[in-house]
Amino acid sequence: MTNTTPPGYAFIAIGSNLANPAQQVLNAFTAIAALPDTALCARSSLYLTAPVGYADQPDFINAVTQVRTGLTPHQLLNALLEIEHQFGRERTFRNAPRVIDLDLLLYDDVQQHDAGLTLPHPRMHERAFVLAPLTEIAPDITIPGHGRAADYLPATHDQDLHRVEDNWQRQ
Ligand code: PH2
Ligand code: MG
Ligand code: MG
Repeated sequence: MTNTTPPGYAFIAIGSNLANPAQQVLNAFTAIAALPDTALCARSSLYLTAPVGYADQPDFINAVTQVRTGLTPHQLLNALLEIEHQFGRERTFRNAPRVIDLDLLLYDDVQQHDAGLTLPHPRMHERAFVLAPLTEIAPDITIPGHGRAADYLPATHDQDLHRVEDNWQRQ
């Protein structure tokens, strides 16, 4: 597929809390890097995080990756949903346990809200499991309409989170 749009930079949040979560997240980096017209620029460490929102479920592994892509925001979103499907994601109830969740956080400085896609991701600034890995790879990143991501991190200090080594599951 060839696009006429110039490449954009996007940040994607990855989360898993089923079926060997760390391996799922590592596999997701590989799947995202293999998308057409898309290259991985950076990836964070893996983070072990307590569930936010619906507490009665296993801890998560979370991470963030930055890509450079010729896909438009909607094309990228659809590609991420397709990867979720390939990984066996089942949608039961909101915030339910999942093998993989791929959320488009930011696409350049785009601000948009339509039926399928809101940018920036509307809850990203409230979530330590997004802000910690995001600011690890992009310390000065700004969330359009909000401000510096790093400035939102202190308010999330009650959300339990630990950075885990990249080889955490491989040893
Ligand atoms: N995702 C959610 C809701 N709660 N909690 C953690 N720790 N990690 C997540 O990825 C997560 C969550 C909705 O997608
Ligand atoms: Mg999510
Ligand atoms: Mg999602």
